[in-house]
Amino acid sequence: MSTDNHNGKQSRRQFFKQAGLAGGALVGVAAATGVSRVAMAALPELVTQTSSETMPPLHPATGRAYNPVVTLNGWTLPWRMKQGVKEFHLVAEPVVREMAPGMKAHLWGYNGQSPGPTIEVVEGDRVRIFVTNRLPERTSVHWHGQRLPNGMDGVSGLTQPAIEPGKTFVYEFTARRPGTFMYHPHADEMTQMAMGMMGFWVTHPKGSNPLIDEVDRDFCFLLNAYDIDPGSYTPKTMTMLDFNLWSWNSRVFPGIDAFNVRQNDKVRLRIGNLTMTNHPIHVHGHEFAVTGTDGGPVPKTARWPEVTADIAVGQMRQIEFIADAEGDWAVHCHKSHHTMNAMGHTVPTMIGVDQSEVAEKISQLIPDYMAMGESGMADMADMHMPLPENTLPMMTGEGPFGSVEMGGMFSVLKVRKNQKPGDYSDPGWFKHPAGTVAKEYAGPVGEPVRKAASDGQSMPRAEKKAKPEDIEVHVRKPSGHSGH
Ligand SMILES: [Cu+2]
Repeated sequence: MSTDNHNGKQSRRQFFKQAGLAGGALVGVAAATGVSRVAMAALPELVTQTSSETMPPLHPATGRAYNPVVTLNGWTLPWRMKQGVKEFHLVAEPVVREMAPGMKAHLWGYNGQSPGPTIEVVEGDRVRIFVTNRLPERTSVHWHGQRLPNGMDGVSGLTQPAIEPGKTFVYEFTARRPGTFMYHPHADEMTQMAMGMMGFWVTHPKGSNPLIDEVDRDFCFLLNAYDIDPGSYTPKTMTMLDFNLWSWNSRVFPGIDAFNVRQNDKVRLRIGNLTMTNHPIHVHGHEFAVTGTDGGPVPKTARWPEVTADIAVGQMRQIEFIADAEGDWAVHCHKSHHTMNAMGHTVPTMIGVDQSEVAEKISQLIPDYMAMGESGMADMADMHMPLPENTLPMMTGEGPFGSVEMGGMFSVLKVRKNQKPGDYSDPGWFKHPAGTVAKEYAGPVGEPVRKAASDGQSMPRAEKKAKPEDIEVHVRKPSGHSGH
């Protein structure tokens, strides 16, 4: 047996072992379907993933050494070395993705999941990627951000013929630039990206690079969005603005795994945006720097501290920080509608509206009628109302202190003193030191002192006071469709 084949098998065996540790299930399709090894020898074995759990990092068994990434609720694609070339096999196909416990989506993806597996290579690697199309329509793969020969850029019609259903194409190029990239179709993009076809690509630096620091934890995920009607399974692909599921790697809170790190770890998050709007990603408790974009590493003199990084459509951002503060820190998109799950957006705002009279009248006709949203929507998170099948609550998630009232693009950075290096398992909730949690004040609370004096204002108030009924404005939100 040649060394190359042996290495390929070894990396796969190691991958099985690692996946087994994390409770995942990988299936070697060539073996499972009984296709002869001879017939498949020209292609690297097809490896598929059935789990939506975060897989442990895939340490390279062949090729140049590097410090692997961890894909949030995802995995890295094993490869084989063939005469010095790293060979991968991607299969575009319909998949079932659990977006959070209790909800599955019928998506399109690669090798069993959406997003597809992360591809990790090293600067200077010669890479060959076989792409098999098992979709009902033609596709292609564009290697977003890469320097490559024009004919490998994957724009169907422009740089190559589309890959028809049942066909396999081969892409080959040298990974010239280290950094954070992604892949996605450039054929019927509107449909295929709305259905979940995308994946991450990381090119690790060859040797040390003055602009790329070594980190202890390196996480990656893609921002994506779906419009799936409550009670249904398939995204509506014509939607342009009114998505109802805002996801990270096709997962929504509370189905997104936590970023589990050891205190004082240097942490890198690599984030790519393949939705149709921007996402300001906010990290609690720490300051970070944007250290790279899809264009490459950011010069050190051009970095500044942030706690929120806006990631525009089609962009990638690498952020880095020292996780020095112990605790459970929220990490989320700062658009408040992106941290909730499917809901109707045509609901009028009911805050401050006394619904008791109308509720009483309606309940005479409909016994189960419930008035909602009178003092905000949080009461809905505590209500356990019957939901249509395959539908997530709009705001949910139980924390150690009660309902988190979130959904969508929300997760937790868990920083622990005793997390072992290389251990990505969830340590559970943070145990706060005594006296460090906000608590109810038990003393008397007086009436507020109103600052009514007119001489304290730059624009003295007019003497004549308007009557309350003159200034009260009755507003009802328009009930038409509104974008986010
Ligand atoms: Cu967002």
